[in-house]
Amino acid sequence: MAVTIFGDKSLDLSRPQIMGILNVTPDSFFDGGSFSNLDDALFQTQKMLSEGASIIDVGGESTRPGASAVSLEEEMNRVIPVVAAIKSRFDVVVSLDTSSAQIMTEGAKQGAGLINDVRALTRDGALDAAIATGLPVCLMHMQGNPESMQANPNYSAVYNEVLSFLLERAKACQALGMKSEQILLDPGIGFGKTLEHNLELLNNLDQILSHGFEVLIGASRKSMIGQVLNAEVQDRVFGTLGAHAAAFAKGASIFRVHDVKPHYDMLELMYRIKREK
Ligand code: 8Y4
Repeated sequence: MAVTIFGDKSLDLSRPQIMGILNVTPDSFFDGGSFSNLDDALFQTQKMLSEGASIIDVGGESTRPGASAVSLEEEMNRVIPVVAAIKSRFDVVVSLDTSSAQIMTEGAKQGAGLINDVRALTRDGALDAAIATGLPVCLMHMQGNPESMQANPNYSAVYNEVLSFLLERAKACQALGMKSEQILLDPGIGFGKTLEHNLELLNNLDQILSHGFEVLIGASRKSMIGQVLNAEVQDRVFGTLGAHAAAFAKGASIFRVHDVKPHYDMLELMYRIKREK
C-alpha cells in the first residue's frame, strides 16, 4: 500500500484514483459566487463522488490555450467559497487548481488536501506558501504561458526537457522539507506541446515513475484527442479513455477527468487485471 495523506484524508496510490474536474470559471458554467452557481458546483461534486471520484479539482483560472488572466480577487471569490462548501458537506479530497500563493494559503485553511499547480510553484511566494500548508503538491510542466503556449511549441528533446524541469522543481520542494511521497509529477498534456510531443510523453511516462514520484495525468477531452480522432470536444470521451488506459499501463496513479463514470469502470478493470484478484 502506498498511502498518501491529503490533508484530513488518505488515499492509496497503489490503486488508480480519479480526480474529477470542477471548473468555476465563467467560460464553463460558472460566473461568480451566487447561490445557484454554488449549488451547481455542489451538484457536480455529488455526481462525481457517486461515480467514483476521490478528489475534486477546483479551479477558478482558465488555463485553456489562449485564455486570459484572472485577477487574484476574482480567483479568490470563485474558488474559496466552493472549497469551503464542498468540505462542509462531503468527505472528499479537494484539490486547489491554482498558481497563487494566497489561494493556496486560504484554500488550505478551508480544508483543501492537495495543491495542483500548472506552473509548478514558480510564481512569487507559491513555493513557500505550498510548503507552509504541509499539503502534497502536483507539479506540472508547461512551456510558455496559457496566452501563447500553443503558438510554437519547441523542444530539442521533449521527454528530457520535461523530466529535467519536473525533477528540478521536485528538488526545490524537497530542499524545503517536502517528502517525495508528497510530490506528484505531471508532464502537462497540451501545455505548450504538439500532438507528437504529447504522444511521446505519454509513451514514456514510465520513465518519470522510475524517479520515485507518483504521476498524475490529465488528457481529458484535450485537443490531442481531437487531433487523433478528428472529434469535437463533446466526442472525445472514448479517446480520452484510451489515452488514460495507456497512462495507467505506464504507471500513472491519478487521472484528472471530466467523465468520471467511464473512467471508474475502465480503471477498475485495468486494476483488477493487474492485481489478478
Ligand atoms: C477540453 C477540456 C479541452 C479541457 C482542454 C481542456 C491539467 C491541469 C488543466 C493537467 C494538471 C484543460 C488544471 C486544461 N490541465 N492540472 N489543469 N494536469 N495537474 N483543458 O493536465 O483541462 S486545465
